[in-house]
Order: sequence, then C-alpha cells, then structure tokens
Amino acid sequence: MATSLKNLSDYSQTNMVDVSTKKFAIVVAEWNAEVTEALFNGAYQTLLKEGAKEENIIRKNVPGSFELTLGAQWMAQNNTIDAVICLGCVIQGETRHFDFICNAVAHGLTDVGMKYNKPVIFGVLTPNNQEQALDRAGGKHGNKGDEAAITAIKMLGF
Ligand code: DLZ
Repeated sequence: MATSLKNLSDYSQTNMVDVSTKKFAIVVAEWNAEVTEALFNGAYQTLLKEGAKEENIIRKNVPGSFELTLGAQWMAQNNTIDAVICLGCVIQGETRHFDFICNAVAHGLTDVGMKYNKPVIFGVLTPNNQEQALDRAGGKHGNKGDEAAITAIKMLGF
C-alpha cells in the first residue's frame, strides 16, 4: 500500500519546529502550469496552516523542471532561507526528455541539499499523463505540494 505524508503527525519521530520563525523558498516550474500551480497552492496553504508567515515564503518560477536545480541553488545559497521546496511536473512522453529531465533534477536537487546542508525538497510529479498528474495535484490522490511542504517542515525538525 502506498504511503504519504499528509500531516506533521504522520510517522513522526521529528522534533517540533517553530514554523513561524522559518523562511521557505518555493521554486515552481512553468511547464504543465495547471498542475504546478495546483502544487504551489497546496504547498503554500500547507505552510501557512502550519504557522509560516506570508512574508517568510518566497516564490520563484523557472521555465521547466530541468531548471529547478539552478533555481534551488540560487535560493539555497541565501543564508536566510531555511528550506527550499521544488515543484514540477514531467509528463512521460515519446521522447527521451523524460528520463534526462527526471534524472538530472533528482541528482541536481540532491546535490544542492548536500552542498548547502539544508532541506531541498523534490516535489516533482512524474506521471504518465495529465490526468494522473491532476489526480496528484489536488485530485483523488491528494496534493503532492502539501506533502512537499510537510516534508520540508519535518526535515527542519530532524
Ligand atoms: C523540454 C521539456 C519537455 C519535453 N517536457 C517537460 C515536462 O514535461 N515538464 C517540465 O517541467 N519541463 C519539460 N521540458 C522543459 C525542460 O524542463 C527545460 O525547461 C528545457 O529542456 C530547457 O532547459
């Protein structure tokens, strides 16, 4: 059975975090914007619900998921940012773009987190089609943007 993080209490062994003191960057890919806007709204609303202040949430757009890595690096290198949430949607198509983009962004975001020693969250959907994407962006399978925000907060309480 699939598992997911919908609430801070899910599987929690992390410490309580004063979310109101934390600063978040959300980097959003513009490809498949209907999906990524829904992911953004989920992440943003979840951060607010958990106590983040509006002025402590910075949004930046990048053209596509491939650019999330550099966008994340530009955010992570700012010492005032505590966590970076990266949101994208790469839909599997006929071309090999899918594998190139997914591999590059997964490795890239891992590297950024390691380099700057702070949470860099992989909120990138990799569905077979748009319908599957929307199911995971506020549809019947929830919103992975919410989960990305919860994951960031949990990592801050590590
Ligand atoms: C080129 C491309 C393709 C084919 N598909 C997607 C996609 O499904 N999702 C996404 O976020 N971006 C896609 N891109 C754009 C790349 O991420 C990138 O913006 C370009 O290759 C330019 O570097």
